[in-house]
Amino acid sequence: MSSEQFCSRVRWVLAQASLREARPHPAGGMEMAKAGRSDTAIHDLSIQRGEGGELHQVAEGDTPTTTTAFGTPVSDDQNSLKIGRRGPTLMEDFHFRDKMFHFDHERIPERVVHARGYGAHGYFENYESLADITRADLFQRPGERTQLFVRFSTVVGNKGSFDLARDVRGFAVKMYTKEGNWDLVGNNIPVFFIQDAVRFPDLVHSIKQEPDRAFPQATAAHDNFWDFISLMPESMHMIMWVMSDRAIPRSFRFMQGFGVHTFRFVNAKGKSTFVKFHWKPKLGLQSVVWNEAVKINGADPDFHRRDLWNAIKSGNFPEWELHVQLFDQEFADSFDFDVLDPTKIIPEEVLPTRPIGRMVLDRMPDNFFMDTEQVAFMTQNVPPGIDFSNDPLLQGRNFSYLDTQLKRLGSTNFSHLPVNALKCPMHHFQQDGHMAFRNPVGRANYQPNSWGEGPRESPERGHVAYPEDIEGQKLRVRPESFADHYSQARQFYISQTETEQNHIIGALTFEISKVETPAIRIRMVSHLLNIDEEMARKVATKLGIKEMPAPADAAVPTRMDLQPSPALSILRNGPDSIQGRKIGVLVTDGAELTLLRRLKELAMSEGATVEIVAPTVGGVVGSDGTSIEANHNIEGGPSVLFDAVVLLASEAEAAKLAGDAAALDFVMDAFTHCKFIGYVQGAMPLLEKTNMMAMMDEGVVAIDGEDSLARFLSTCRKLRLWEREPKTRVNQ
Ligand code: HDD
Repeated sequence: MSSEQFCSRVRWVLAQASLREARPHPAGGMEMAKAGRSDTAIHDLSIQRGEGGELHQVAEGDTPTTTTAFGTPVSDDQNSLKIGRRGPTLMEDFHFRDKMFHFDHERIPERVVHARGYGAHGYFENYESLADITRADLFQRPGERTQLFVRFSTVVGNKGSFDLARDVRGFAVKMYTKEGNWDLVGNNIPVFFIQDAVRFPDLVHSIKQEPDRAFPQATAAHDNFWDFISLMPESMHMIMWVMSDRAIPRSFRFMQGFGVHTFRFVNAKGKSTFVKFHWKPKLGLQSVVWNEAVKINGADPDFHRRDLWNAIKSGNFPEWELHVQLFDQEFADSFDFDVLDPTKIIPEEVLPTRPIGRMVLDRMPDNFFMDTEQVAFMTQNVPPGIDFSNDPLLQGRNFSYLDTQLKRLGSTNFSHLPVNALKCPMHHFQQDGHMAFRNPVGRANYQPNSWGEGPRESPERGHVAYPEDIEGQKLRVRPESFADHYSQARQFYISQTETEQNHIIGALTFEISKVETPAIRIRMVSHLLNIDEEMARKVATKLGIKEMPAPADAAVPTRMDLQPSPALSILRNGPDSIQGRKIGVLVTDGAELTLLRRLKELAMSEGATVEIVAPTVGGVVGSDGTSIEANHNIEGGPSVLFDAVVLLASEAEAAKLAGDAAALDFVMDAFTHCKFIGYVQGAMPLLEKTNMMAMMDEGVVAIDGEDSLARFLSTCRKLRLWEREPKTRVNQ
């Protein structure tokens, strides 16, 4: 073969390999169609899209020719243009320059907070007309659907951090209503750290990595954060939530969302009703334990992303109900706390929530960057019928979100991007700017004009700010009604089960133990004393603080008479179902695979999934000679990835696994994380090697046939056997 022939052969092989990788699998396309992909979004990023933006199936023999960004067909995408075979690359190589230029500019600034996120498309469906309380168009007609996009996020970590950081989760929903986009930019926690937006930069600076050393990342467990918090009594209610298991959710699908602030609904007659928004997951609430979270972050940093992707791609569309708490000025005036204070809730027992519709997520973006990265949420986006309250945090947010999008997305025209674009008509005279995809047409680009062109405002149709009577001096003050910082923090704590209280104590101990400055540790304990004395003493003991400090000065003494609110506990609101959960089965050669197949059927009938963990990912051969492939090998599929586990081993293989650290961890972690464990007799050598035998309980279920399998699955509906926890946590 001549060298010319050799080079062209290499080129051909490389080109074929890259094309094979680029080609979408035909089944992938069908799967998207099934998952309800709509063609409303026009993403013209990819050569696999037709002119109208539709997905283009690339069949064998129908491979499109690579082009430059300017459409010139490319003859060779593997070699740059040189002088001779070994000479320098030519400036003339426009294809190289075009390709490299675009690559060099791929990154945009990450969000200053909530950088790591994951989004999905879906819809909101009304239960009934709310015309009597709001004129918001989306709430007028029962059964009507409004398209939406949701982005879940962690707050502190950078884009590449891990999913199970102890952190607040963002829960931002953009609804494409017929009268403009409505962005409900909430969190999975109904209160916030601070009462006034002017403190937000300080809060965020304190919690992010420390500026001199650039660590620790994606965690609040460091001096700067606890220094700030210990000087910020208004944070104490939020701290109780963030130290609870709410901050380590099992999945986005199992967490609540909250609009946090008090908003207003305004009806067609101009009557205003205060409203607080709550998203409640259909599959119930569930979190993991801290020891599990730490291990999940190593085993699968994308645990929450993968969970949402798998659920939606397999047609198990996650669902939340939208609830509202509605109240008038008279209720607001009679309530113990100020409804404008974002560090306070209105307990559901005091003011029940009312379900008004449901949200279903049924489509993953075709491209992460196009939608999830470029989506721009702004609290200022409200349609007519929804209005702001004077909550000083909300008022400040209304500036910050618009401002930040320009920095991140680089042009005032970010509203032209498909994920941000309206799905309703729009008319205005805004024009030009970087990257304008469209401009008003015609002669007039101002109003009023004599040409009879263009839109005019409409006092009837337009958004009208609620004409609240307000008078007063200009003051930089905090109202006295915002002064009670400890009573609701205590109410949250006493509303938890003992297990949950122990987790809060554990979390506080862990976080504050990472603080190197003893004075900050002690200052934190002085705040805890205002919340619950026993909790404060337990934390102090675990931190090795010898002498209890005096309680922190409080502007208002803690109200001890606030009743517990059971709605605040995760465990009291468990689902009693394994729907949406995952069972991991550790299988070996020689195991009874008929049991495994039956387990899969039964689990599926309850809406759960089963994944197989085996010594090799190639799978195992069962006692009946049939074989089955595995999803993970043991090292790659630790039990922290599952909600319950089953040990399906033959005795000979179990004896071998008893010498395998990963297999022993699989069992022991499941046990210490209070998970239900099913086992067949053959697995005994593995169990015996752990130190579980002395602690066996009703959560470890022997399986020897169909009946016991069904019994095991119904036990799993409790999700965890929390009664086991005190036995396994020596330090509790
Ligand atoms: Fe914020 C992002 C939620 C207070 C300023 N925030 C952001 C996101 C969520 C929240 C979910 C991510 C949106 C997305 O997925 O793109 N933020 C909240 C909640 C708050 C809150 C529930 C209190 C109730 N935020 C808050 C304050 C300020 C900001 C007080 C500033 C005055 N938030 C921002 C921001 C971000 C943001 C800097 C960063 C990226 C972005 O906006 O788009 O503007």
